[in-house]
Amino acid sequence: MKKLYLFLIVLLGFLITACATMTPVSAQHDFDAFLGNPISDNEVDGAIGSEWDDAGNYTGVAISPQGTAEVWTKHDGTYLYMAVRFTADSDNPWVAFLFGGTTCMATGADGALFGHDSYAANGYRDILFNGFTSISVDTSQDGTGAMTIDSSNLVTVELKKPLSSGDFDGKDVAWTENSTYALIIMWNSNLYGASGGSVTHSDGPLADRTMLINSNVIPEFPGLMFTVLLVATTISAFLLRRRITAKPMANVTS
Ligand SMILES: [Ca+2]
Ligand SMILES: [Ca+2]
Repeated sequence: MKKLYLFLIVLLGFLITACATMTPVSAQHDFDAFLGNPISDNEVDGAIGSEWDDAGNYTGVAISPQGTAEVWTKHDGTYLYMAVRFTADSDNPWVAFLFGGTTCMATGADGALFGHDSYAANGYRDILFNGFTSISVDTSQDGTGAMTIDSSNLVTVELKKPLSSGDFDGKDVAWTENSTYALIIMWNSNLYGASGGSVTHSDGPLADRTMLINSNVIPEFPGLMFTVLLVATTISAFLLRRRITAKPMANVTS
């Protein structure tokens, strides 16, 4: 019995130490695109479902030029997956991701465009940025995207994009695991392919972000540790209770 107690104490000590020394996952970058399960094209529908359960999930993320969003990021070795959800100030905004750049509409940067009235009013286009006020839609459309907006102007965007499509003309990214890349999430609701709001994408501070293409799956240790800790504590309490209730009898017989 003593050996069992000793084992439980050592186990508890290990678990507490492991939990206490666990460092934040995103210490050096804003987003982890964790290795996860593929998302089928028909799940890229502008609705967040269980397909995002194994993704990095971030709330209160500042987006350009204003507001905050909830963001999901993961990859499957072939595709990068990103989802963004935020509340706009109109029912006809557009949303864009700029990949591999840190300035607004950086010349030669790859991009994803959703809901722009001039290109795809309710859909996705694989684009490249050509500098101030100028974009081009890629001849080769790689990946899949979707955008929805509800009656409260809650915008949801989902993107499935090749990590490396090989489309040089479209300036598509060639991203690899264990590297960190820059990106910008922006939106617009006032003219320039949108309407009904007062937000112009270039008016306001740029919210530059960085994303690691993480070669690991999302860590599940905190939840697992907690469960093991709970079970170990329960067993300890049970055994201790048994020992206490058994002790008087032991005294009587001795
Ligand atoms: Ca979906
Ligand atoms: Ca492109």
